[in-house]
Amino acid sequence: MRRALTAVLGAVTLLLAMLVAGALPASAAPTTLKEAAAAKGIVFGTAAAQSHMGESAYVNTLNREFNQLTPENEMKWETTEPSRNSFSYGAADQLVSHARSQGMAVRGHTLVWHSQLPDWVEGISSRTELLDVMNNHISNVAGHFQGDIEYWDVVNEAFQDGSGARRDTVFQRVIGDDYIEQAFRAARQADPGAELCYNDYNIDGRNAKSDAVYAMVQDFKARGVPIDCVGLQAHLIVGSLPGDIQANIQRFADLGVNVYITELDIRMQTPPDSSKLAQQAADYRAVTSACLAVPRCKGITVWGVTDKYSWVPDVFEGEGAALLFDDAYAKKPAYDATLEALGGTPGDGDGDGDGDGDGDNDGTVTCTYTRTAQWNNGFNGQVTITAGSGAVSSWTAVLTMNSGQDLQAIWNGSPTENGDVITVKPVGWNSSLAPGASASFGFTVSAPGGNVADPALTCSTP
Ligand code: 9MR
Repeated sequence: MRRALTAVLGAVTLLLAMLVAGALPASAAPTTLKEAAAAKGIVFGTAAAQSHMGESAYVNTLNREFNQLTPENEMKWETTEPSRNSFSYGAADQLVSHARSQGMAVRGHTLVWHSQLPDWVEGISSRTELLDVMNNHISNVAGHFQGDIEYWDVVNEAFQDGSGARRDTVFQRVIGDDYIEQAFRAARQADPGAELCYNDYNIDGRNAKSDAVYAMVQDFKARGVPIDCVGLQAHLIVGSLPGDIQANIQRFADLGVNVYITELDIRMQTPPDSSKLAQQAADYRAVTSACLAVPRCKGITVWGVTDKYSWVPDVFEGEGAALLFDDAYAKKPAYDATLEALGGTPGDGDGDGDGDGDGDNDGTVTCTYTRTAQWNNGFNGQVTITAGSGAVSSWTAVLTMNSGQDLQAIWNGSPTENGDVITVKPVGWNSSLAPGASASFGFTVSAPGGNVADPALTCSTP
């Protein structure tokens, strides 16, 4: 009995000693962004859209990886107060209740912004009236969500690029310079528990615009205007990050406000390839490390769960692939780099590096089809299979031909035909793929009667 007790006490002492020394076994290293971030004392969030919440891969990724949510559009003025003094919160309420049920913090986005602003607000030309309207909007919206919001983006994008002058908006023109501080005062009154942030883009490094925001925050702090934080949106470009992000975060922190990276994405010319993905990984690592290096940098939010729904390709033609998960929800090299920078371990602890937990070294693949040649009664096609952020030991591509067509030849792939469905496996040397690497095979189809429609394509591992 005594000996058993001694043994138990010995084990407990050893465990305590390990905890104190930080010598946790390697398997305890976090394997998701939110766990790794929490261990560093920050949140890791994403923008999310209610319209995608019916998609299981979207929700699963959201719930697994993130502990903070920003409604991407649902709290904006045109949605919450589309006509004067008539408020609607349906989609935003659903997102907030999802976030709450998952223990996620919520960033309210955004109370006062010139964009996604209804016409009836644009039409107001009296200072008193617009101040009334703005304060009423803030007290209703922030009041409605009061208790559920950790941080509010109170005013968004109020400064111009380049000069750092105030942006010419209806609020600036009609109310004047003091509209920003009036908005912060109204927000504090409506939700005294939320951190109140000023949020903008192109203020990630030091430049005329971030200098102007800095001067405003300094002035607000000196005069007791209630501001608690600054949001650096960080809509960035692969390979061209400002070199002084950390110094910029630090100077805001030194004013006594918290700093958040609020809308991080790092876009590239599409399609992605392994060298662009590697540069993107380095860039995500740099932003994450810059935040972690400053104690008052309290959170990082990416602007979307998946490349599939990112705003980037809609606005910047030919650019995209800016986020941590690709169109098929596979982790990109940038995911692993971010997780590592947060002190986590990519993969799932099973040692195969593919993140799916089955120890099989069979990460995900995506595939593309290109028609490489065509003639009257036939065509050549090429399929390229690309590994996601995990290595792949083998892959399978399935082509479904149009009826009447016939596979005549195939190279660099090993086919099994079953009617119109052709299952293609690797030929050996092109079976295993490193993270981000590709393999291709080509084929010739005879298409009697000019029936040259392309086959359908799916692919999977192993
Ligand atoms: O991601 C948002 C996109 O779905 C909207 O169409 C767009 C409308 O302006 O707003 C996007 O989000 C913006 C955010 O609210 C403020 N900073 C810039 C973001 C990207 O445009």
